[in-house]
Amino acid sequence: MKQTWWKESVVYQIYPRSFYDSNGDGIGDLRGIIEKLDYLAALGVDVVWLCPVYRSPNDDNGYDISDYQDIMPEFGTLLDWEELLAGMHQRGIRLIMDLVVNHTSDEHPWFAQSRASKESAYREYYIWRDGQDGREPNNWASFFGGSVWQYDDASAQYYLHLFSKKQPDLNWENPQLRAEIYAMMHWWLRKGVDGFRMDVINMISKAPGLPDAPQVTGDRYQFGGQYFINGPRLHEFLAEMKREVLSKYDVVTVGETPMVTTEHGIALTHEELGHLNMLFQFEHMGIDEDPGATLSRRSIWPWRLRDLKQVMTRWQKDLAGKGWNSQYLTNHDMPRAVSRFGDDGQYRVESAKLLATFLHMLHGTPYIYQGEEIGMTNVKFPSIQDYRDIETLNIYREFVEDKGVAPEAAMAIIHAKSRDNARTPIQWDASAHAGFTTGTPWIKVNPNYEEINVQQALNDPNSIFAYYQQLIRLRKSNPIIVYGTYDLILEEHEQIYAFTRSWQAERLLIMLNFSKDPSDFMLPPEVPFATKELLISNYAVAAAEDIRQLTLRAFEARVYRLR
Ligand code: ISL
Ligand code: CA
Repeated sequence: MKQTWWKESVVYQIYPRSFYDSNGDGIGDLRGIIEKLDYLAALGVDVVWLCPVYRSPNDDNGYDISDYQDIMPEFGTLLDWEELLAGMHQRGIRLIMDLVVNHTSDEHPWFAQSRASKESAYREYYIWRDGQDGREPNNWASFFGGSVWQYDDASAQYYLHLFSKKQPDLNWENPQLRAEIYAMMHWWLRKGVDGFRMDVINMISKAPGLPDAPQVTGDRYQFGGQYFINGPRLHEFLAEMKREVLSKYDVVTVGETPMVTTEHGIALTHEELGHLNMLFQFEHMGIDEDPGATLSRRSIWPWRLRDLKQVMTRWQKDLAGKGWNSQYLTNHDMPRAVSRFGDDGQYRVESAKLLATFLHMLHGTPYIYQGEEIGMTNVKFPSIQDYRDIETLNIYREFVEDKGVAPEAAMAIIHAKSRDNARTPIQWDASAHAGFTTGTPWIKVNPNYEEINVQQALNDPNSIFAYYQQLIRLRKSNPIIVYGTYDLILEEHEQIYAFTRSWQAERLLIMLNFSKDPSDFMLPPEVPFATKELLISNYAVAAAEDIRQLTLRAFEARVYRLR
């Protein structure tokens, strides 16, 4: 496969509202990021993906955009943004912006005009339909609960919103709308952005007729994903976007694509024929969801290592030599990785390092979510009043008020799955509000900030942060980490996830004990070697140790180079 910068890069995701507040209003901002650029440079990341910073009424924290070509005043100005970009480029860091074009805010001027008149050219920018027998045009459920349809009194029609009612879906069938989006993308690209992360990009094409979803549960509204995920014109739209915009720049694109198979993944990211460079698949995020549930983050389910192995191995093997994977263990919509897949108690440091090893040693571009590099954990706020996320608040209301679920049971799901787990402010130091703000933070800080914070990490040579630095350095000096072939070994092992990466005459052996209990490792005969060299480990390891047979300690992780 071709060697390119975005395969060799490590990406760091910033959720600006929670990163660093420069002016004491309790809200993270662009000048706050500017102040912390040396921190990012010290970590060693090559690219930053910045979550939305555009003008927005913040119904969904910036994923509801009212002006694509301006900055949200709470975050700063376009001039601040230019300074941020320049500061990144000076440090050799590229910038990926979030492209949210499945929907806008209902406060976007396009929607205001669309709503104002059925005769307006903007009417066709959105998806308006008549009701059916006094009810919604179809039975689809919104990701955030309730119907996807909102009634508009003035025009006596409904508009479609897959997310909140303040996020009306754009009508991609309309060529004029598409042209406006491409013009907006050119505007950012001419300013020097290095790529886009494309929000729910595989939902932009809806099936003609918007048919009712099959009645699977007893609920009034049903998940209609089969009619809007990977829809009929998706590839056509993306091909056009590539032809009209992306092909003219050396940029990277990553599609956020829930519910894709590896076949979709290959089609979307194929080196010659695909229209995107890589994508975020969600299968490994589903291993702790109730298999019967259709909407995510609404259930708790014990996950098994064998499911993780199976999902990740399928993506590794199927895309090999064809498309490109991106790797992530958390993001701004997910619980914290160490709480979900590791141990956020006694073995927090060990298990965070194990997960970091896993993330960086897989084939694909790693994405680090802010705070992951210091092992930030989930939070258990006692009251629903402490939560800010629209999805979390809707789930609580739906469970407790509509379905009569006990508040404690609803809170247990929220503690495990709420998006706010990842949105508490970055813990910079042990001072008030974790040094995030001198004011009152928009969401409370995690009470464990006195122990877990950046200052502590920077002063400790054995910190999780130092371990991430080491992994990133290894990637720079070992092309096998980027380009090597992945093979799973010890497939049936219940505690250990082990695999190899092979490239030219070299092989890496990755051993990960995903358990609190010591676990026995046996090197299978298909991995012969003459010499071994330890590249990284999260415990001290004796050089003379025989790696053909050994016992891995709690959450122990090691990487060897074999020759
Ligand atoms: O998993 C999902 C479907 O299985 C959901 O995670 C869904 O794909 C996800 O919520 C989409 O996320 C993105 O778009 C949303 C926004 O709220 C999220 O923050 C963003 O990442 C609407 O723009
Ligand atoms: Ca601020």
